[in-house]
Amino acid sequence: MKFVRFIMKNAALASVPKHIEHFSKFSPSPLSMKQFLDFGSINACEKTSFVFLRQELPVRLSNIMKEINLLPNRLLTTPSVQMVQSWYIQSLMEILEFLDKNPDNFKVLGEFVDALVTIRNRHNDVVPTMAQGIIEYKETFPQDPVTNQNIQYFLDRFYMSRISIRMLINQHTLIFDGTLNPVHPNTIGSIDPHCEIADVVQDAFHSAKMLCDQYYLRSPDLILQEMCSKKKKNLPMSIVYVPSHLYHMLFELFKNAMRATIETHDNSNTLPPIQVMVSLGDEDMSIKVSDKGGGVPFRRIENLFSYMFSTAPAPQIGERTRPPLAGFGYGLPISRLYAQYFRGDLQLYSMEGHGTDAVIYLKALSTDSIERLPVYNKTALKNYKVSQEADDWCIPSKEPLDLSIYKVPK
Ligand code: P4A
Repeated sequence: MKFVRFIMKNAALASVPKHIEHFSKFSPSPLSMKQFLDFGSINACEKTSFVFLRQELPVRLSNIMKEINLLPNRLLTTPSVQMVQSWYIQSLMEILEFLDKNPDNFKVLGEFVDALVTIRNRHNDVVPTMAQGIIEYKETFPQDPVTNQNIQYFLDRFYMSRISIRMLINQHTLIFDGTLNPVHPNTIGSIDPHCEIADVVQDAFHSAKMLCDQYYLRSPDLILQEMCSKKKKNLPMSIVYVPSHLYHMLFELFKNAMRATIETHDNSNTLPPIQVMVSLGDEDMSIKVSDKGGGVPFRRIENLFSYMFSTAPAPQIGERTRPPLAGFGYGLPISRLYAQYFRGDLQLYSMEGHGTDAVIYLKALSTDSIERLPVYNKTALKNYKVSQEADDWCIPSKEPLDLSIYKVPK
């Protein structure tokens, strides 16, 4: 019996490359916030969602699996990346099982929800595991700007794909597990149709403040202002959004702002407050987090978003670890992906010597909030083939230039 199962498993495994080939030929279908809401309200049809997902999940998985295969061999073959790859293969196989099942059978629908939960749990540790792969790679190979750029390109797309796949899984499992969300009865899956920005700002600030108090024994205050260009002036400012995504971004920005503020006002009894401006326009909902934490040199801003740069080996036992307020890791790059996922962005404007403004841009309209998804095609392929060619900008000379050689003799 065991033997038979072993053969069957290998038969399924052997056909995986063929399935990846097939499904990666399709482009993922980006959903709008409005479509996400429709899946979970008026025509809340579990069958429709099931039929959509059993095609769309293999498409999104296969598209990104093609890109995993394009990683430099020395990274692809690390135990960590191999492990992540095996999770993707396993999950793809489990969804493919449902392709020939009957959508009208409610038992099938139940099994699908269970399969999605299993898959979601399997992929919980993808981010730290990939980070471990980068560490293993960095230990053996010196960093060069080209691989750094390649890894940045890949991880941005890989993590964006992961955010989108988890969004689809969360929506289906939350809406169709047959229970109401007792804590947030008005949410549709993980989406709040009236996500009040100021509330999320307060929550995230409060959490960061607790961490900050715990480690530095003090913390800056918050000044929150709201602006609205529209007529509906006195209404609380809200958009259709995923509160957990916004919380993630704000929590990250507050930790950074607090750390910078405390470390630059070491000898002072008072701390300048962190100021937040929330502004709603016709097109954008913008949230600016300003601190007077001394800022970062312009040249270093890029590093704050770099996976390679911010992947540090886990501290050894006994080694003094930095407080979680400074743990960071992938905080900023992944926060930016959350903002970009629904066509927004996250940007830093820093003035060294003064402080930093971090701005989150979100779409104000649910019709503009459409998933931003990577697609595997020739253009993507080309981006992995960037070769080590000479830069087309001059390298400044280190030596003082001796202009006397150009002097015209009298
Ligand atoms: N000044 N300003 C920031 C930082 C410093 C800053 C900082 C030293 C640098 C690295 C870091 C955390 C903070 C800020 C707000 C931001 C980002 C950076 O959103 O005040 O962790 C890696």
